[in-house]
Formats: sequence, C-alpha cells, structure tokens
Amino acid sequence: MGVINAKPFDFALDPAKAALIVIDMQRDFIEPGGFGESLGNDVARLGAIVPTVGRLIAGFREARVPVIHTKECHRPDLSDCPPAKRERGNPGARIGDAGAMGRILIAGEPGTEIIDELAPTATEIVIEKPGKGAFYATELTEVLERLGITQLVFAGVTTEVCVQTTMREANDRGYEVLLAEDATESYFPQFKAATLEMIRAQGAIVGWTATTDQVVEALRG
Ligand code: C5J
Repeated sequence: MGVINAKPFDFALDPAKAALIVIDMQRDFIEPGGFGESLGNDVARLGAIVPTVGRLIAGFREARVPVIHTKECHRPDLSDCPPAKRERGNPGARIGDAGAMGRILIAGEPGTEIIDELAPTATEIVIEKPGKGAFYATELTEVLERLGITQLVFAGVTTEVCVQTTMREANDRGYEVLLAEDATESYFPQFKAATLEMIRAQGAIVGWTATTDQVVEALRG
C-alpha cells in the first residue's frame, strides 16, 4: 500500500486491487493529419503527454499491476454508432468516412489503433468502446470484477470527454478513481483545468488527482 499525497487528500493505492486505464491514445486523436486535426484541433497538445503516459505505463508494468487500454471505435457497419453521434455538427469528415488513416474510428483501421509508442503488450486488455465512457456497451465491468480491481488510475485523452466520462461511470459503480494529471490532456487547456477541479471538488466528489511521479513512487512502495 503506497499513500499518495494526492488532491484533495491522501489516496492509499493498493497495487493488489488497482489497475491503470489508458483512455483512447489513438492515432486519429493524436497524430498530425488524423481525425482530431481535421476537426481543427491542435494535436501537438496531446502528443506532448506521450512520454509521460509511457512512464506511467512502465511503472504499472514494473509493479505487475494491470494496464488496460481503451479505443473509441465502431463496427464497420456503424450499427453501434447512433446517428445522434455521427451526424453531430458539420465536420469535413464523419465517423465511418474515409480519412487519412483509413475509415475514421472504425475498428481495425490504422487510425483507430493506439499509437506505436504506447502499444499494448500481447497480454494487456484492450477495451473497444463505442461511447465516451468505457463502461457503456463494453465488457469492462466483467474484466474488473474478474481481476478483483477496486481502484482505477486514469490517463489518456481527452480529459473532459472520454477520461472524465469514464471516471464518473467508475465512481458511480463504486470504484475509487485517481487521475494522473500530467498524463492526460485536452485540445482545450481551460477544459482540462476545469475537469481537474471538478473531479476533486467537494471532497473528491468524483475522485483524486496526482502526478505521474507520485503514482509511480507509490507503486514502488
Ligand atoms: C473524443 C475522446 N474527444 N477520446 N474522444 O471525442 O475523448
């Protein structure tokens, strides 16, 4: 058990009951020329956290604590992509359309893959999720129950969308959740800052935040 001097108060990390969830570190969100950039976003902001996320993953692997990855993606026939999601706004390209790295956010397409630098190992679990939250329409609950996990550390993108949604889903399901604040990023700095505040407000109403160094140190005991 390693006690992290987290915000808004200490978090006792139990490696026997913890997992790292790395949200959507996918080529189409992070690499230049992908879907994220086509929506007008500065993807360099997201690319900048890759080494930190890598350090966090390495810390969990070294401690032999599970690392679970997620990918936001849909079936090729889009049967799991509601029109309300696909037809939102007026982007140049939509989910399922041909993009620079294959069909956008479709399972199996190159742009949907996790970036090479953070690729899952052969034994790590990858959850394919059609929604923003990783619990919706996935096997994540069963995976966590099977592994006896009650604490979740989060990293990935984007802070206020898929990361925050999944943290809230997890909190509602009774998990203790902590966000590694330097291993997550948003296209909008003000949204990241607000999300960190929201998560830990009112006595950790959603959960805790701490730095990658603090989490890795706690894992080492
Ligand atoms: C978004 C995500 N931003 N992974 N996806 O649509 O946060």
